[in-house]
Amino acid sequence: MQQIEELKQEINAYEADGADGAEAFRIKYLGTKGIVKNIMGEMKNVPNDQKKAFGLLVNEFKQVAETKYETLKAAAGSDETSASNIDLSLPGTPVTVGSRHPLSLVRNQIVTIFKRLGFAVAEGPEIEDDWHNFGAMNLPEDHPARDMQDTFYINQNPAWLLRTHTSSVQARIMEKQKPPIRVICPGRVYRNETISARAHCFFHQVEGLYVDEHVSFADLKQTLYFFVQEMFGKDVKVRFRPSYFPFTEPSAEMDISCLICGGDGCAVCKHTGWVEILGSGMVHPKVLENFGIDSNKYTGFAFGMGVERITQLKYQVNDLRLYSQNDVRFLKQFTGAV
Ligand code: 2U9
Repeated sequence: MQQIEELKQEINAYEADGADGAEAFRIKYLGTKGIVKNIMGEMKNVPNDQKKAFGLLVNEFKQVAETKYETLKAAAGSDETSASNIDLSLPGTPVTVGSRHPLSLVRNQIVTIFKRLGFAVAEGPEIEDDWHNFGAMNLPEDHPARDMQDTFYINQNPAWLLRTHTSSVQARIMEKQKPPIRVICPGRVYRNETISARAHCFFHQVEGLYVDEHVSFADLKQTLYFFVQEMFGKDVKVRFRPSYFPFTEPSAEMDISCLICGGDGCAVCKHTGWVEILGSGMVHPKVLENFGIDSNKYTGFAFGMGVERITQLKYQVNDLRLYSQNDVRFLKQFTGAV
């Protein structure tokens, strides 16, 4: 008992330096081979009539040691990073900053431009039925795009397929909504293609649709002209070439003057001075009628563009596979772009 009293005083007077000192105290007094355990082991040598008093004393002693240890630990800081042992002059640990995917960047730019013109943004399912993807779009039963060679059908239920364009989203809008309709539909589409630098089994589109009274081909031209000027700069020139799509009549493809050579002719524009960027046209009356929209009262224009194509022109990406290989050497070139 005398010894315990002395040890208590020793503990009260104990001074420790930092976390190491606190740990040394713990080992000395509270460790498995420490003084507290040692004294507890003495219980067997204590006469029976004094065991109770001895027990109380030992417990109190243990508490004194534990309290002291907590105090020493708190004073040292709870772990290794106490303010005293951080060297504030060292450079910080670098945090690798991610970047937006180039396709997301360009899709956002396209969407922002059309939103300013009053277009709403809509999304829809990637697994579609034949009607929304083909039938409603005026693609006949025997159209080659419906072929297994061109379209991915779902094995378990061939009535379902992976959408080949985002027109199916506009179809779903027209089902629910009366004109005026002014919407753009960004999204991923799938085609059964052999993967190469110039083709992939999936890519991304932004399609647009504007249906109202008195919508004309002039509206189409001005809208798309405004879009390319915002996207590529005021100096860009455009030209429309007649084309054919089952869902538009008349149809036109739009070219812009080559951004690389300014129209003089280079490898990118195959020495024509022009590069194709999108397809467009006046919505086919049959497509409007498919949704109960009176084609005598309403007209509309539609367009579609590949986001990969626009990104290729904007950032000179020359291999489609780069977009989905997740190679950080490619992706980190877009750090900081917004
Ligand atoms: C509705 C009616 C008509 C959307 C259109 C195009 C022309 C077109 C291609 C561009 C490159 C697809 O990504 S691409 O391969 N698209 O040329 N798309 S008009 O026409 C519609 C859409 C919806 C209801």
